[in-house]
Amino acid sequence: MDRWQALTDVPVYQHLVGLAQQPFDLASPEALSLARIRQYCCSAAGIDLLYAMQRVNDEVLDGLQQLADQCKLIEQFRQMRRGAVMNRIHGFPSEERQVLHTACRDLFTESPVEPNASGQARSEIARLKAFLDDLDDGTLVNAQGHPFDTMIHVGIGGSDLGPRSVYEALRVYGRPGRQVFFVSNVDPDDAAVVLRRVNLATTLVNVVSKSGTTLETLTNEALIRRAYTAQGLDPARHCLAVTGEGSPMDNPTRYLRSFYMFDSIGGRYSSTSMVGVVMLGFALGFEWVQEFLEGASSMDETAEEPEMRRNLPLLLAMLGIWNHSFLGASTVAVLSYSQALHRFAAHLQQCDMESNGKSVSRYGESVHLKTGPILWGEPGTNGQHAFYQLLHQGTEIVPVEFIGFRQSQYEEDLEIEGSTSQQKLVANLLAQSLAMARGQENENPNKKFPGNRPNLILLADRLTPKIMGALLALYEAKIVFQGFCWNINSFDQEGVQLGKVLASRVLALMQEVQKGSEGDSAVEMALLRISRMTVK
Ligand code: G6Q
Repeated sequence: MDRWQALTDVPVYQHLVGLAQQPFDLASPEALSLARIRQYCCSAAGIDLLYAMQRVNDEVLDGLQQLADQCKLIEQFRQMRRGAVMNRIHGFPSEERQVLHTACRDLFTESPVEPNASGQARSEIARLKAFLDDLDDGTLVNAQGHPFDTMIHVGIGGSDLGPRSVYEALRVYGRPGRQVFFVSNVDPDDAAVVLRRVNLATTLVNVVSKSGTTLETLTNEALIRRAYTAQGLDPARHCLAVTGEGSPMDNPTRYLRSFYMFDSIGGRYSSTSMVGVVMLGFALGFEWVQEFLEGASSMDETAEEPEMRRNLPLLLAMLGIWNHSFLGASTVAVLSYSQALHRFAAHLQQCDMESNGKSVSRYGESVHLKTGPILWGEPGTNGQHAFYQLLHQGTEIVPVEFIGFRQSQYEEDLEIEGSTSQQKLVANLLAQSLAMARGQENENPNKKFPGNRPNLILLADRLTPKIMGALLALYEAKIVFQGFCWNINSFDQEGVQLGKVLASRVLALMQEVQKGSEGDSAVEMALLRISRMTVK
């Protein structure tokens, strides 16, 4: 098989380096014409991407299309969806897995592109539906015969961030009388706060861990189980499991119901698997889960379109490549003008930085290029009163991805001084986008805004379950395309595994300190003694 190539290895690379010497000047008069704004627009699955505020022109876009073609990005994406083993480092021991998160939502056609994985997903979905029906029709109730009204979702990293951000985004669709809490941190106060707020008797505990070995999750599960026992309740009648087949948590006798996630689905890509949808099904009901998955599926379809200007995820990815790999920006900010998306940047931070924070290629060689950027963000307009100063006038250029909606979710709005709050919100977004691009002249240097801060806007009518699914899949595909372009493995996470090993090692040392033995790790020992931490 031919080797995959990084962007620096393909013919068009030098041409793009040349174009990057004089990128399109957004601050010049007339740069942002009506024609440009109309032309630089792409839509898919209910989401519009407005990218006139990027430092690109047709020549750059043609070059980026060639880059995508020469790096065979669409071909790789198609192979990934069809079950190729993309999670590997050739020539070295590695995870050697397929990458099939897209199969979890390829459920809306008679012929899914990877029938095996979609078949497995379909049967888990059917089991979820049966579980939700049992809750609804009163087959599944607590020991006192009362319905369950609360869920505590226990998980960390990929088993927490995506599901939590989607739940927060879709709260408005929540079924009346049902509530969800999350416990992730091993800080015992995280669980303590939640335990104080719920009635355990009517609560389900959804323990989510693909490996079934994660210290934080197992510790929190034990803590919550103890709380049940202390109240004379049987935890096995309240706990659910979402885990990998054969994991230590794959033990149906300990759980009321168990659901599987599969090896081919990475934690940070797992929101549309049982990792996310068991909790979402409980909170929102099965129909909204279907809509959510449908939105994601339709974005996956779009991502196979070869023409970049019509492929929203590819376009988003290539604009990011332009800013990072050619114009030299080191970070990217995702600024959602939607309070419901207040945890979305935290999810993307993991999904992007864990996937593309790599320094060896898929062949185990050190890379000679910058890989993934630092991703961060907070909702607007709050951010405007905080860090936007740096975005407008700082010495660091931060490309921005704005996300906004034409309508609010609750539509409980008020017209004050001629405009509603939603109109004020969107007006702020548009104004910020233009100000960053165009800048503003002033004789006073301190009041001058240089402009040429590249940004784009993702705009949809309303944040519905379908749009949320599409948005999630859009960013997943963007991250995957960029990883292919840098020729790195976006699907493993040795840095996270290291953290898990280090924590166990230090815990073992704490035990030695307690016993009075010195052990052989002098530095860790010294630290432990100074911090006066011991364990029983
Ligand atoms: C995600 C990572 C990581 C993982 C957590 C939880 O891609 O692998 O964030 O999701 O460490 O792992 P478990 O689900 O196995 O508990």
